[in-house]
Amino acid sequence: MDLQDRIVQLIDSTGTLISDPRYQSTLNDAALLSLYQDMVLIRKLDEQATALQRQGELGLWAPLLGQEAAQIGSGRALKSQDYVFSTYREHGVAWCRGVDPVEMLRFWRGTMHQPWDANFHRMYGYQVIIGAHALHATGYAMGAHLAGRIGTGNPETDQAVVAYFGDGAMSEGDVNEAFIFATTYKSPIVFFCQNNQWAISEPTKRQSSIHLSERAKGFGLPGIRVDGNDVIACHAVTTEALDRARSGEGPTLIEAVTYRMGAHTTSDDPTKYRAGSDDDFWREKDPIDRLKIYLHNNGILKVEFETELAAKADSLAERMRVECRELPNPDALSMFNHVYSGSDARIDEQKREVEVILSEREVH
Ligand SMILES: Cc1ncc(C[n+]2csc(CCOP(=O)(O)OP(=O)(O)O)c2C)c(N)n1
Repeated sequence: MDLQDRIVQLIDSTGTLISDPRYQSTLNDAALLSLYQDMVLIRKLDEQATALQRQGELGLWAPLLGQEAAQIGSGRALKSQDYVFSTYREHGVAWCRGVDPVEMLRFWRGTMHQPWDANFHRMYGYQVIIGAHALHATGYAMGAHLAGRIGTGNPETDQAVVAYFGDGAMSEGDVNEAFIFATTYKSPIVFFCQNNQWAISEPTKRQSSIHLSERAKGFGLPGIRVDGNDVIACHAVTTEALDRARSGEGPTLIEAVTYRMGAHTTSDDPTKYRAGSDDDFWREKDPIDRLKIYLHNNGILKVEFETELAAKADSLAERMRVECRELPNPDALSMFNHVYSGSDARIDEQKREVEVILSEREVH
């Protein structure tokens, strides 16, 4: 097996640090505590959003349970000038981009197609069409390249792009085309695949006879396989791949090996297609537990910190419960606003028709 194909792991499931000749973590105790805090808070966010869906307040939710390390480790490696394109499950990455959890809920409550200000957060909204955004991200990265926003050596402005997607998306034409464009044009992009073992009810092993990261070789880009439940390793490999992209060395594919511990979405019942023993196997590899053990054993995690964090998590959940119910319904006419960037005669006509219908309703 090629060295590149070996999985990168810097902390194992017993909370023991592992040395790897290729990657040294630069994270100090405070940074590790902060990663731990983020993972605990997004797990709470996820749990609360799932509960809100069960209470009928959201139409749907796609849980991230089990994928906290992959999302926080990679998300925290981003710089503010970088740009993210993601699927519907990257709530943890959105958190790292400073998106408020209530803003995330607007999409799932059906009150807004674009849940947050993409330009401000430098992260486009949730993409539901599997793999489509890999091409959008690659196009954006090609633009950044053409605009001279890479390879200048300025750490404040050199820019990278990340496309997040799942193992199922690796079978989509769009993703494979994105690999071709990105390698041909040496675009500043990191393809971050969270291999959570399942594309709804389709297991990864039925979609690929080799590790997904090994596919990179055929396209001519580096493929890194990382323990996706290891937040330290996810941070390290993403940091390196982003540096490569920003400095003009081209794209990287990262396969973060993880497990979706919950349902695909709140409309799914995973007990119909997978064994409980799989859940037990992966529960032992929980991404939060291993960092907690390490921090605790090394005297970094204090009781007061834990108590304050639990209170922060509770108040976040409380705020989500209250503010979700207060989210305003959109103005009906706003649906015409974002169809085209300029005006369009047919859209304008439809808008006028709806205005008439609305005004008649007001009269009666
Ligand atoms: C182009 C397209 N085909 C099919 C679907 C239906 N669909 C929704 S989620 C999903 C599975 C995606 O699996 P994966 O890429 O592994 O991501 P995960 O949901 O596991 O994070 C499919 C097939 C879709 N949304 N878009």
